[in-house]
Amino acid sequence: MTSNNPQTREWQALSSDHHLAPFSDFKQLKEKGPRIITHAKGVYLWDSEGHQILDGMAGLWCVAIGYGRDELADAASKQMRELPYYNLFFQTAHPPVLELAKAISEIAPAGMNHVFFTGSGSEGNDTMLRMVRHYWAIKGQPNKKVIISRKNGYHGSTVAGASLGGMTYMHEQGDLPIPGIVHIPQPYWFAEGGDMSPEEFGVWAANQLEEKILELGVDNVGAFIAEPIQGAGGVIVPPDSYWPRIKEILAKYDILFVADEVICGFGRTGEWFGSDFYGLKPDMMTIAKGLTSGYIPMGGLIVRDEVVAVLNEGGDFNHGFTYSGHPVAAAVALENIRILREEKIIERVRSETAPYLQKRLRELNDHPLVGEVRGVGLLGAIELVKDKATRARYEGKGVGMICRQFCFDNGLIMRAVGDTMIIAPPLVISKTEIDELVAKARKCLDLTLSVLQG
Ligand code: PXG
Repeated sequence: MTSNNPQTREWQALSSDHHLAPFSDFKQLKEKGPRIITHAKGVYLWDSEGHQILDGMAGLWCVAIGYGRDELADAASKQMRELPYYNLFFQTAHPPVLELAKAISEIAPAGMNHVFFTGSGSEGNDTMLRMVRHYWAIKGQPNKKVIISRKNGYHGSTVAGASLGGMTYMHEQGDLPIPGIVHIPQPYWFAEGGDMSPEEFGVWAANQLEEKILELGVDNVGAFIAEPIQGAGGVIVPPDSYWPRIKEILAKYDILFVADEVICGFGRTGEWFGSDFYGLKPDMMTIAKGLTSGYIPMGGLIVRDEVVAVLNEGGDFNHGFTYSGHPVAAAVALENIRILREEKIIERVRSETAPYLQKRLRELNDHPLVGEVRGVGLLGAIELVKDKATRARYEGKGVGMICRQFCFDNGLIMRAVGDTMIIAPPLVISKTEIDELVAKARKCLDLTLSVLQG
């Protein structure tokens, strides 16, 4: 990034000399230099060059209540002065974690009243894997170890998280997945549906779960994990036929169902959880991100009462983290949930801003580059194609990355997953800000098209 500000160059030099950034090509970043984000308010970020940028991704899908809420800073400061740290090992606890566990059980689906806290979503899924296997061992079925997951799902970046995820480019680095995790096809009609209708394809994709259970033998399968809507995979909203068929299959076989709610949880779909949106009945739900609006790291696993009843008979669960239920993170999460509830932010998403965003986004369907616009709640995806009818891509042109760069340069953060542009703005985005987002998106689609035509 070229800079007018000497301080930007200083920071970029620090990055080059000392920092290794996640999910980055280290050498390329060294040469290019990162964009330095210095402050933020509401749905806007500012970089060190003074550019104001509309954050269409809520950070990394997490800043639900928007940037700059003093109440969260005050909650952290108060808790740091009172009790900055204590652990939950060795039969101790502290008020913020207990109050937070209660608040979460009030908003979680019925019958899900216990929470195991972690420092991140990845740790939540590591916890899930160990808890699922522990659960079946207690029930006298220790062979029920295999976790079925989905190709192109995202469940984190720890060894278990990346193994549960279905990202092949992650598996390739580090000899993953670890044993006992298998992947079935994803319900991504636009890319993989072929000649099937979306509804036919949804049933086909769901049936892959049953086929896999039968292939492995139900006595060897511990759980199925899935995001209600795949986020990092490209905001993949399954066809309407998918979840009802999965529910039928789950009802038929004695396996646990884990909803990874790290992105869908805390209001993204206009309901508290993606499971509420689709009427799912998970045994466990992984949470993170929106739990604290990203102001401080925290994740967890919400567990159904019947599962807890079995775990209660199993002696020690030999698992936990130094920062499980960290008091400062818990105090921030509690304040975040208070704001979500008292300001009726999720109700507003459901009744007002989600329908508006979805309507405005779909206007982009008339653009020559756009093959499909889809979305639910405040999640959206725009598929970039060469041919609308056949859904053929511009192969090898990196169209998504071209569009992403135009977005950055024109004051909008919109991510690219291959040639799929995705958005997930803060839940507090207003209609006027949605208008700005859609106008900027259209402008960047035009600029991208002109590069392809030039
Ligand atoms: N599950 C889901 C569904 C996620 O989206 C995790 C688990 C892991 O959470 P932690 O807190 O360990 O990161 C995630 C995280 C991307 C991107 O490129 C998405 C995530 C993380 C990093 C990058 O969209 N999601």
